[in-house]
Amino acid sequence: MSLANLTPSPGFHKWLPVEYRDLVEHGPYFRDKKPKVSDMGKFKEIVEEHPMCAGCAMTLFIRLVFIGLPTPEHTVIVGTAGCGRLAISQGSIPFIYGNYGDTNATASGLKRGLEVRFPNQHKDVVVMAGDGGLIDIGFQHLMHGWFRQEKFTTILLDNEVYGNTGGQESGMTRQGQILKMAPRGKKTGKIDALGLAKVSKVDYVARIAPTNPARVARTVRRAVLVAREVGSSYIQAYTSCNIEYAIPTPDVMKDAFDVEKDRYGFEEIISDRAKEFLAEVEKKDKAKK
Ligand SMILES: Cc1ncc(C[n+]2csc(CCOP(=O)(O)OP(=O)(O)O)c2C)c(N)n1
Ligand code: SF4
Repeated sequence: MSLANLTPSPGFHKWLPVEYRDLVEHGPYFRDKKPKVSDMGKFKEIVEEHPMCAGCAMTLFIRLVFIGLPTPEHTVIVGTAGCGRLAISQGSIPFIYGNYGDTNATASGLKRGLEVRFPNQHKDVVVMAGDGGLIDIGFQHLMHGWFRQEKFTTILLDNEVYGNTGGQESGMTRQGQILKMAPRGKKTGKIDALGLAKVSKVDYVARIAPTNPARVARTVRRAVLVAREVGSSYIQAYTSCNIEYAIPTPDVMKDAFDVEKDRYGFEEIISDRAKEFLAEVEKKDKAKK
């Protein structure tokens, strides 16, 4: 969504809701200086309101993703059924609701189409979906997008459960975990999706928990820039489900720190060509400061 598209003609300005004017005047689009995570609360965020559970860490993560996008005005998000889309679809960024499982096929076609339609303007495509949507039902499209080195970013919102449908186990649920709809405990282990991304030669791979907001935004920026210029990128984020895992809301961040220590330590796996590219970009960023 570009600022030019959002900006009302002067005659309409005073009739628009204050939230809308706020988004035009204090949103993150085309600012000389892009708002940072440390500016949260001082600018209009891309997601204004959402119907996700109070205290859900997935929502926090989605807000940070929106802050990390290098050019939100030239980004399209592809999502699907699952909790995350409840917030993502409320953001003032174009959102495509793929069928459950086909997000990465949709994103492949979309990215190629955008390159043909806008040869002189980078358009970033970001898939953001749950572990059921990507690692179970959408697995084939996820893997083939990686094998073909499609230039878009996939962000896995890993709450280790099917949250939106009330607690079934997913491929990302840990072995032995008991859930409402897996009462006997999961028999097999958590799928090593990070390892699969690595052997598929994804150019930028990261595992992250939302314990360090600035790092989340920086990781998203890196992943999107690599997908823009080099090849596929993948972020696997721990975004707990406080409902299905019965985490009291005040303990959601404590849980994120515990899980980070246990199995979600920050890790980046970057190809040589992506490293070279990022070094160049970040050198220019530093010079601008
Ligand atoms: C083809 C298809 N199968 C099943 C469903 C039902 N469905 C909706 S959301 C969902 C589970 C979502 O789990 P996940 O992708 O892990 O996301 P979460 O809700 O945990 O964030 C399912 C099975 C659907 N919408 N479409
Ligand atoms: S069910 Fe879980 S993942 Fe979904 S919004 Fe609620 S806390 Fe978040």
